[in-house]
Amino acid sequence: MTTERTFSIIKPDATRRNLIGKIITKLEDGGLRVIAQKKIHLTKEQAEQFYSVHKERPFYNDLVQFMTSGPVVVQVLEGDNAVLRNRELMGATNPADAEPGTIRREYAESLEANSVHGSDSLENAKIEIDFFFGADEIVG
Ligand code: IDP
Ligand code: MG
Repeated sequence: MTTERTFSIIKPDATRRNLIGKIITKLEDGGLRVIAQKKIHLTKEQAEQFYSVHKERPFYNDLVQFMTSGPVVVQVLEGDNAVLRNRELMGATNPADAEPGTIRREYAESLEANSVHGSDSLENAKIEIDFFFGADEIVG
């Protein structure tokens, strides 16, 4: 087992519906520990840069608009195989395809408004953590 850090966002659809605690409970019960966290309202520039890998996709503009439509919680999670574990706890991108009990199956509103983000690799986790957090904000 390898202890890893991954990056997570509780998206605006979930903060709007007061689901922050329920989502963190699923992450904690799933074996992950919150080691950094803040509630922020993403700027358009931050959302565009964060999702720049998707900028040629037809859903990019809508996604940026959605991600800036309300506050989000950005957080660093730590645990055994945290990158994969977080993706398992989140469930598939489209909540209709997500396993029962996963965050997206339980809470997501739609393919776009799917309640959570999670890094897809250890390499991207480091990039995403560094995008939002300084070393002095992470308390392992
Ligand atoms: P992921 O969040 O499961 O890693 P990605 O393919 O990286 O999924 O897509 C990033 C985000 O873009 C998704 O979480 C979702 O909010 C949104 N998204 C992905 N595909 C679509 C789509 O086909 N229509 C609308 N929004 C989408
Ligand atoms: Mg992704």
